[in-house]
Amino acid sequence: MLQTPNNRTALVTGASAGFGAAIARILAANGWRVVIAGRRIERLRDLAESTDGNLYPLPFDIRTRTAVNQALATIPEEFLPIEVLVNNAGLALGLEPSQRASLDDWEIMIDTNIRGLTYLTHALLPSMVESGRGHIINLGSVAADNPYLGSNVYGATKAFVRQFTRNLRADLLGTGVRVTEIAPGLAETEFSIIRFKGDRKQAANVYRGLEPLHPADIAHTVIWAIEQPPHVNINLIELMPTAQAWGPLEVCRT
Ligand code: NDP
Ligand code: 8X3
Repeated sequence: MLQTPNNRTALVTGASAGFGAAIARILAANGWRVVIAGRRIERLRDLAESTDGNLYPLPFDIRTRTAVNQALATIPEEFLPIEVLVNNAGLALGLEPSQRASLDDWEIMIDTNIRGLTYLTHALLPSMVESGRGHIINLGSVAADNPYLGSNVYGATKAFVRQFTRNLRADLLGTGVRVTEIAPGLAETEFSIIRFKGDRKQAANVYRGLEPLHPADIAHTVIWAIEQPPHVNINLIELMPTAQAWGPLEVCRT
């Protein structure tokens, strides 16, 4: 049920699916105005129409700097200023070892998970600093510091997110702007369907026989971090399904 509007606005990237849609829904249900971003405008419109709250669909491709800035310039006055930015849009492509991976896949992951995230952050930070309050939530991953076969560039982009989040904290000390990384493990969304280029059988296999994290688990974590009092900065939350843990170090015996 929609609570009393709180006259505060969040922008969530990657809101057309998975975590982003769940984060947008929980924010709207708690009275936030939410700018919902992604490329698939029909998905964004459906989300806005099916959610009881104040959502504004904003379609753009996060990989293109001019597209990001042009889209942000069209946000209506009633959805400004943006107080919370949830940098959630991102993807993994392929699970091949580096020596067989596609360079095109690598470029798309770098352009989306690194470049796109920095474009949004750079564009929205000045107004947050000027107003003396704001919160940037970056979606990282357990892949940031747990190497696994085929994670290569994906894990490296999430290591960038980890260190960028920490460096932002250093830069923003004293401004009132908070920065948080949420680092999930295995979660069932469209993530694996995208990773395996539409192969739904291979994607379903990733979650076979276990209960993965659900988008709502991430959304609850995000809103909990946002709702902490202004003097509390949640630096990093790592969460995994109970059915997941770390593996042993590999050795190659000859
Ligand atoms: P989904 O595939 O379900 O959603 C990804 C979202 O990112 C979509 O809304 C998609 O929108 C958007 N997106 C992708 N590329 C672009 C682009 N070029 N421009 C704009 N938007 C884009 O995945 P998840 O919800 O699982 O993933 C969300 C984040 O969480 C990602 O950063 C991912 O790396 C991270 N993560 C996921 C985990 C998992 O196991 N699922 C675990 C840990 C972290 P559209 O296609 O409409 O543009
Ligand atoms: C997504 C989680 O374990 O597939 O970031 O890399 S994992």
